[in-house]
Amino acid sequence: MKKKTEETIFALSTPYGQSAIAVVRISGNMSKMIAKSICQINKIDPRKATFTRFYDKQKKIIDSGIMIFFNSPFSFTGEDMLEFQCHGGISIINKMLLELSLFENCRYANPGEFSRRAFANKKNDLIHYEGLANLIASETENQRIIATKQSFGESVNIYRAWRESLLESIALLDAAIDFSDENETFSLNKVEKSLNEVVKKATNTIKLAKNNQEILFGTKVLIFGPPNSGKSSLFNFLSREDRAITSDEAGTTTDQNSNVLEISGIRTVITDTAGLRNASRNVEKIGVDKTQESIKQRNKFILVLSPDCFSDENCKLIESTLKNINTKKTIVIFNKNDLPDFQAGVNLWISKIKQLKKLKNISISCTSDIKNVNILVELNNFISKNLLTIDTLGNDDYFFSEKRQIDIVQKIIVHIKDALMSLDDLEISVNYLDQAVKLLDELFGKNNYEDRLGYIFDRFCIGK
Ligand SMILES: Nc1nc2c(ncn2[C@@H]2O[C@H](COP(=O)(O)OP(=O)(O)OP(=O)(O)O)[C@@H](O)[C@H]2O)c(=O)[nH]1
Ligand SMILES: [Mg+2]
Repeated sequence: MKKKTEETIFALSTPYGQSAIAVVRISGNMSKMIAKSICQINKIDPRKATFTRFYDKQKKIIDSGIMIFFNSPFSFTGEDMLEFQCHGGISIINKMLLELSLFENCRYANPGEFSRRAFANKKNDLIHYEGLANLIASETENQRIIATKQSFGESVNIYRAWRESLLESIALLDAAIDFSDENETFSLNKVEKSLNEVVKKATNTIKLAKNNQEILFGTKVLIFGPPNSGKSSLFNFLSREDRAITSDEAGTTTDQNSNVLEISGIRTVITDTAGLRNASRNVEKIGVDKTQESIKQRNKFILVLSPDCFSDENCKLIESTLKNINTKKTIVIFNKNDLPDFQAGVNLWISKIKQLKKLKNISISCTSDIKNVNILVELNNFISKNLLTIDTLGNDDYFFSEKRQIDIVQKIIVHIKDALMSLDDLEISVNYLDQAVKLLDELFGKNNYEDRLGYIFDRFCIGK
């Protein structure tokens, strides 16, 4: 039986649907033969675009377009590769894919299989391909920047530098073990210093990586406040559509509503909640419990207050909630600034709840300003500046963002710290450092097992 990797794979690399051009990619050692057969030509010039006709097995014309053959190893996967650019009609795409499936040992590619083969052929390290998947999936500008740095950045330099430090420390400790009989006093200072330096850098990388995760996967923001303050109206205003029901009946929202928005380039998952109060209706009570639960889990908040919902009871509830959350990541929106006694109402809130003075706030009207794009932009800027700021974009040191990567770096830190703690028994210390090096290699895909690779590449799209 032939080995799996010897199979030639093909996939539609552009979206399935009507478009001007569709690109079909083929990778594997059948590529050249397929090019000759489908294009009915004998001589194939590698890496040159050739305008040609495409034929089926009965030599009937399917379409015309561009064919490019990439000879191994000068291709994305490192194997022989072929690219057909045909017209983007669904029947043409179907016919091209059907014709390819008729070749022996040629099959439709699995998600991420092209990248996986490229990785297997050592075209690049694992971090590069993870970045590439994020790049393709990126929707906002900040996501694109992060993914580009992850994919094309200097992460490999981090790898080399950390690896070198660890190996040097291992070598020094090995020498100390070997020469321990000779009564020479061996200074551990150098080893300690260099290991602490790696721990410091790795810890910083994790901090930055967590921010990157927020950029890539979205920052979660919870809207909360007393009933009727206009939380759902704000949610609709930010969403630019009437998604949540609003009404002057207190306790309108019971179930939570979430929407993914781009606020000043940051992917933000915003959630509207049931207003906080001692609800009597059962459904509303469940809704309020849910709000309380979410407040415990989240760490970024928009508190919506309005003058007409001021009451001693509401004050107490908001005050106690503010005591239990991270107020550094809480902003206040004083809503309904169209009401005549607005400012007096705001002053009342601020005089009763001391914490409010410390929080950044903005005044708006979710009903009068609903069509005012300038106010929406101002509101978005306020939210992004005071709640979403993620200070990493100018920083060139960060490159990790995947959970897999963060988990491994965290383990590396633990092993190095263990090594530092065990310096009174050098062999144990070396053992920990060996494990740290192994993990570092795993991070860059140097010793990944097949099943783990499957897990990583499976989330790529087909044709990549
Ligand atoms: N005058 C005025 N009324 C507003 C404004 N924003 C919302 N409202 C009204 O206030 C009432 C309550 O608004 P909602 O958005 O349903 O309030 P909520 O905080 O989601 O209320 P619950 O879901 O019950 O907790 C509705 O009648 C809205 O039309 C505003 O800026 N000005
Ligand atoms: Mg509501």
